[in-house]
Amino acid sequence: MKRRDFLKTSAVGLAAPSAVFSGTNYKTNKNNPMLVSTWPFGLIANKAGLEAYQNGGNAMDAAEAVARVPEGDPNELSVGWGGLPDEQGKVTLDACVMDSTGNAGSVAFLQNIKHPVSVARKVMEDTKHVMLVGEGARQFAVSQGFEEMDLLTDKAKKAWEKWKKTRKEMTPHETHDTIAVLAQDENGDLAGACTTSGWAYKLHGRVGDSPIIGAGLYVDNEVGAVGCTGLGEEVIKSTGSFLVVELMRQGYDPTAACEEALKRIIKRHNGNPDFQVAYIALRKDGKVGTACLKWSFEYAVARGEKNKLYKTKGML
Ligand code: SD4
Repeated sequence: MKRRDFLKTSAVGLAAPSAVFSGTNYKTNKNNPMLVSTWPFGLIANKAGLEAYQNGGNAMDAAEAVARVPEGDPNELSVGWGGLPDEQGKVTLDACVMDSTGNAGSVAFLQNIKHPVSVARKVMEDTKHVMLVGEGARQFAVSQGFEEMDLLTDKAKKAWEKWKKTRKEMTPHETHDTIAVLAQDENGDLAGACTTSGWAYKLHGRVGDSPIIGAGLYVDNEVGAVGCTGLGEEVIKSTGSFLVVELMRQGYDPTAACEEALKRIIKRHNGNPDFQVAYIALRKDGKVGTACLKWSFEYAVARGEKNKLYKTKGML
């Protein structure tokens, strides 16, 4: 085959997939602001997002408002202030945000700042970067007026001291609930946020999926928004949230897209993973989907005045 003919054939070959993967033209859900958030604490937290909508906030404002609720609750052992520490007894936080323009911000391994989601938003809006980590993230937060505080509560310290006696290996589902929030405002625009104190008693310096754009969260304003909770290492390895968005772009229903992404994890673990991963998906047309690997998973959906907790059963 002559080179020119080969190029012609290749070009035709490439044209077909790009036509297939060029978006799904879902009808946009408008005038019907929504919130989808992980776990039962999402139900209370959604109220802050609904209030943000009532005050004229957009999807990003609402998602941030929801995420700040568990972050600011010292009794919540898995997010922000009061989160369980790492093996050294240090509370280290991960968070990210993504808006309808495809802009994103993130902080990881952040210490002593109560609201990492708001620092992530500052990174997105006021810097040229996407991600700040550790000491640099803390310094940036302080420079932006965030107050420093000790995030280790007595309750979390006691739990850590008890754990130290056995040093039993934990997985996130035993001690943990991350909040991922997906928001759609009255214009139909999408945004999301995700925030966590990560895997309890993790190695010092460990970062999970929650601050990684495409893993713990992904938003594509043409297709949908996806967030997740569960064993971050597995979500990072499968670029989970991005994968679910891309599957929806190909025409998968939101729940089918979540299940398909989980099937890849199941396959890698020979059909028998011993940990949890759960996805929530909000498609551009307002359709919600979810799936989890095992046991069950609860998530809260707010639509207009209604705010309700739902349960989904594990695939295995
Ligand atoms: C992490 N994905 O740090 C988080 C943990 C989690 O419910 O979501 N727990 O790996």
